[in-house]
Amino acid sequence: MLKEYDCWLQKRKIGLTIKIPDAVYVQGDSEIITQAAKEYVNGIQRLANVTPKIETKKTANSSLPKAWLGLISDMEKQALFSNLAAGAEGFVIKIADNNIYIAGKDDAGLLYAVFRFLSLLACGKIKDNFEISETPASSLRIINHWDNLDGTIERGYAGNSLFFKNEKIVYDSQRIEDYARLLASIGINRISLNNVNVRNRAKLLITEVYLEQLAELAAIFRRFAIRLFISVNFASPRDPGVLKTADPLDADVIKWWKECASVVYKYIPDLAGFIVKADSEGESGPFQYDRTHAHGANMLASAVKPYGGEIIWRCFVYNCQQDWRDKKADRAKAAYENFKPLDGKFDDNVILQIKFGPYDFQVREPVSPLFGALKKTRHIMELQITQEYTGHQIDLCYLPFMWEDIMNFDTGEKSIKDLIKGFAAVVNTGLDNNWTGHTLAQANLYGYGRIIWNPSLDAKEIAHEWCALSFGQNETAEKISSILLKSYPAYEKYTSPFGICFMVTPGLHYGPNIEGYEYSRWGTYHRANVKEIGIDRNETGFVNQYAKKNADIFSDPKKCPQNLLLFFHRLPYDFIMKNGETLLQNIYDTHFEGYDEVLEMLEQWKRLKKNLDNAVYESVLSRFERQLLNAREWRDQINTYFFRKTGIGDSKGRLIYD
Ligand code: GCV
Repeated sequence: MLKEYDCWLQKRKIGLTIKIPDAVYVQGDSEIITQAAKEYVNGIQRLANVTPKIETKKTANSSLPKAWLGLISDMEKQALFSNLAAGAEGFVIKIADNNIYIAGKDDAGLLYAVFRFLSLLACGKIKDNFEISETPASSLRIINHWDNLDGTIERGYAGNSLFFKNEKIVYDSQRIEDYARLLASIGINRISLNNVNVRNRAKLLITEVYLEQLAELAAIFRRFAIRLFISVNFASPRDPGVLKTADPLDADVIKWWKECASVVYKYIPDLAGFIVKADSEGESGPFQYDRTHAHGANMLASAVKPYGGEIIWRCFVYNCQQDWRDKKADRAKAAYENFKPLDGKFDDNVILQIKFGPYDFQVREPVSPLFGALKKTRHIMELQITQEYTGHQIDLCYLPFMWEDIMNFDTGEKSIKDLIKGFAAVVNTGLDNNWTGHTLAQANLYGYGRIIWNPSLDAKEIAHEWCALSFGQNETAEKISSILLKSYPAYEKYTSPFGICFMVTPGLHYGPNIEGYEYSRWGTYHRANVKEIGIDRNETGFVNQYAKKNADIFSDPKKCPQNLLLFFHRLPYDFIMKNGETLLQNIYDTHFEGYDEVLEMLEQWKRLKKNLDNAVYESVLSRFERQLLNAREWRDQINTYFFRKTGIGDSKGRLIYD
C-alpha cells in the first residue's frame, strides 16, 4: 500500500530479477559517495528486505560477487565499460556474472546511478547482462521555492514552508534530508529556498542574522549533490541605514554587494549564487536608475565571481501598469523586447531565466520567442510545478503532458530539448504529509526531474514509471497512469478556450472569472465582444518575434495549431475550425467534454477503492469531487458567457445556463 510520505521511493518487496550480492564494495569516501552507498543499502533493504554489508578495500573478499560502487575512472581500469560513455554527472550501470557495477562519472553521477539502479530494479528492468549509460541533458536542474520567512508559500498548495516559520529558519532536519533524497533521486542539483519576491526580513538571509542556519541547511543538501541559490532583492543596498541608492554603477553599491558576497561565501563556500527578480511586478531594478538589465546582472555577477558563483536573472519583466484601452501594447512581447537587444552583453556567469511562455504559466501558451532568439547569452527555461493556474493541486493536471510539447517545440533552428541546457521550476511541495497536497501531484515533481534529465522521455513513459514506483507493477498502477494522462487535456478543455489565457479569478487564480482581468492593469486581455474574440498578434507584432518558419505558421489562422488559435488571432465566433464546426460550437463542445472527462476520472478512481490505501483513496476522492465542481463552474460560466454574447445556442441542444 502506498505510503504517501515516501513518494516514489516506496518500501515494497519486489519480485527480484537478479540475485542481490551480500556485499557492496564502495570505492571512495567523499560525502556524496558515502551517501550513495547508504542509499544503495537502504534501497536494497526497502525493495528486497536484505541488508548488504558495506566492504572497504581492506576487508573486501574479492572472490565473491558484489555490488561495486565507485567512479567510472576507477572501474574503467578493469575494462568494464568499454562500450559505454558518460558525461558530467552521468553514470554507467552494468550487471555481469552476478556482480552489479554502479559507476559515476563523478560523485554526483554515482549518487544518481544508485537511484536509477534502484528504480530500474523496482520496475523489474534489471536483468543479467544489463547495461546502461546515462548523462543528464541539462547541467542545471533547479528547484525554486517561493517560500516566505513567515512560513507561507506564494502560490503554494501543500501546506506551509519546509524551511521557514515566524520569520525564522525552522525545519525538521530528518524531513529536509528526506526531501533532498527525493530531489536527488530525480537528478535535481540546485535549489533556492526563498521566494523571488524578497521582502522584509527575507532580505537578511544574506547577512549573519540567518547565514549560520542557512549553511546548516546547505550542508544537508550538499550530501545529496544539491547546491543552494539564494533569492536576493536588487534594492537591498538602499535599505534604511545602508546607502541612498541601489544604482548598479554606483561605486558604493558595487562595494556593498562585494562585501555581502564575501560574507555569504564564508558561510556557504559552494553557494551556487543569487537569483534576482528585478523591475518586475513592483520589485526594484536597474530601470529605476536608467540602467539596463545587463548593468544590474553584471554588477552582481562580478560580486560572486571570485567564489565561482552565478547570477540567475529572471526575464519576467513587463509593464504591470498597462491600460486596457491601449490596443498597441502587448504584454506577450515584453520578455523579448527587454532582453533580445541585450544579447551578448551579459557576463559569462549570468544566466537568464525565462518563463516557458510569453505570459505567465498558463495551461496553454506558445513557447516564448526569446528561446532561439538569444544567441550569445546563457539562458534556461522556467517551468511551474506548483499548480498556480492549473488547478491548485485540487484539480488533477499531469504537467509532463505539457512539458513534452514544450521540449519538442522547434524554435526554427533547434528543438527546445536540443537547445536548452538548464531548467528551473517553481515547486509544488510543502509541509503536508504527502508533500504535494494532492497525492497524484507527486507525479508532477517526479516528472519534472525525469523530463529535464532526459527530454526525450514522453509523458506516457514517465506516468508509467511514476505509477509503477508508487503503486507497484500492477493493474492499479496502469489505471492510475491512464487517469493521469487524461487529466491535462480535460483541464485544458474546461478552462479558457484555445490558448486565450487568463479567464481565472484575479489574484487567486483558481476558478473562472471570464472578464476578471479584462479591465485591469495586468495586460492579459481577450477583448471578447458580440462578434469576435482574441488579440491579433500579427497586428501587435508579437508573431514577428519568432523565427520566420514559426512566424509563418502562427500568423496564419489556417496553419496555427488549433490549441493556440486564440492566443495569436482575433476571430469571429463563426470561424470554421478543423472539424468543420464553428469556433463557438467548438468552445461549447470542449467545455461539455472537459466536464464529462472529470466525471469519468472520478468514476475510474472510485473503481480503484478496494486496491488502495484508504487514506490515499479518500483524500484523492475528495479532490476529484472538488475538481468536478470546479469543472462544472468553468463549463457553465464559459458556455453561458459566449451564449449570452452571441445569442447562438449549442447545435446539440445541451443545456446552457443563461
Ligand atoms: C513570485 C506570477 C505569480 C506571482 C509570482 C510571479 C513571478 O505573477 O502570480 O505570484 O511572484 O509570477 O513569477 O515572479
